[in-house]
Amino acid sequence: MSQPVGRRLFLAGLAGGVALIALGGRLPGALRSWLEGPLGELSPSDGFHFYSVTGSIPSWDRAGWRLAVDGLVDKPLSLSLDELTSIGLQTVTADFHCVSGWSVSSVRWRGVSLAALVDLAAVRPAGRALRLESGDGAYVDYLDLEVARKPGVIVALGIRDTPLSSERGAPARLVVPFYYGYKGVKWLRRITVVESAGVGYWEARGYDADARIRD
Ligand SMILES: Nc1nc2c(c(=O)[nH]1)N[C@H]1C(S)=C(S)[C@@H](COP(=O)(O)O)O[C@H]1N2
Ligand SMILES: [Mo]
Repeated sequence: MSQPVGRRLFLAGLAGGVALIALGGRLPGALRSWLEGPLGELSPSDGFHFYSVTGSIPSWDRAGWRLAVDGLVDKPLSLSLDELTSIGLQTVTADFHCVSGWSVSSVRWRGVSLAALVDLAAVRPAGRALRLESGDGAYVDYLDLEVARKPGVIVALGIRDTPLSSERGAPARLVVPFYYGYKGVKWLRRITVVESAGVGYWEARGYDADARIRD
């Protein structure tokens, strides 16, 4: 119950110009963090802030979990964690940047090449983009296939030599090392090959469709 009150107060502050003065140049970032809430607190151990637009973490179990690859493919896949792992793991190290203004440097992810994954499913010629869906059903994003096939784009299962924690997106999370964090769908459960990229969760709420990290 305290959250809505906090938000109302925040808006009241904005309306009064108080927040504008107090936050100065950091306002856009602060506004974005507030939007990205409701749980933006810093995870003490690893430098990340925990984000979930639903405010919760989807539950899963190792025996029943599957990653689906479907849509415009000749061989739809439904992969267990072991099957996914057996495709082969690679390490990708990159700085992580959230548009709201926080970063984590040199994050070492371990996961499966997205290119290898879609190749296994045999994409049909009409397939030009991927729809990536989170286990919460609410967070969805898109990647052009051309981008999805770039080196370093992985379905990550691990971070810094340990399996992903629930907060970081267990068991699988998209990592696009040259894009802002909002492209990295956590709790990834379904990849659908589609004709063209749709509008992602944050893009529908004002984020740039071009998610390339700017410096
Ligand atoms: N399912 C889901 N994935 C998500 C989000 C989310 O709210 N839900 N937030 C995105 C945003 S804006 C960022 S910056 C990162 C944050 O990752 P973290 O929660 O591991 O710090 O997750 C991205 N993936
Ligand atoms: Mo973000």
